[in-house]
Amino acid sequence: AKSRTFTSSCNFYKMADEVFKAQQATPSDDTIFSKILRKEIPCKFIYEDEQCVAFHDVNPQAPIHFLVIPRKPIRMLSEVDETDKLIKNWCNLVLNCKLPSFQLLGHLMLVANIVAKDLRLEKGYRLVVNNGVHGAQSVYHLHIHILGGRQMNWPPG
Ligand code: TR5
Repeated sequence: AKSRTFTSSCNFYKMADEVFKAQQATPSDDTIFSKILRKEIPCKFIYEDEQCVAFHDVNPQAPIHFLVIPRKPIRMLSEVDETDKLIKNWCNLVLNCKLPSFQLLGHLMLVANIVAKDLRLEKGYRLVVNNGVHGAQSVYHLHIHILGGRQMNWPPG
């Protein structure tokens, strides 16, 4: 019981730390993930294509925890709308991102599934998208968390 209390208080501090980081984060157009995409910060991609890349989270919350991020610098899920359904915006042209954002979202989920299969998460996994302060988002470049390799709990905190 003692070690359980210790573990859960560690988890509490870890969780509080993540929430603290999220509360301090300000939406920005140049994030750590943009630097990773520009290869200014070394990062081993476990998957990449024209639209997105995937890499392991530096601070894993499960035995397997990776992120799928679009190359297109979308700050957060709630900023995706249907406007670029009609027009290819400058970013699509410059970055050679051929998919409009609403299709890109579907692509990111399919890639999450492909990588999860490669990493043998056949027993299941969880996708998480943190959005904004209450969603505990700390990096303002859209990303999907994929967590697996252990039993997930519900409800989330
Ligand atoms: O809180 P949200 O949903 O915004 O998630 C951001 C995630 O990015 C967290 O799980 C961090 O652990 C993760 N992160 C932060 C950095 C980083 C990273 N994952 C891989 N590589 C990273 N580098 C090199 N630098 C980071 N600051």
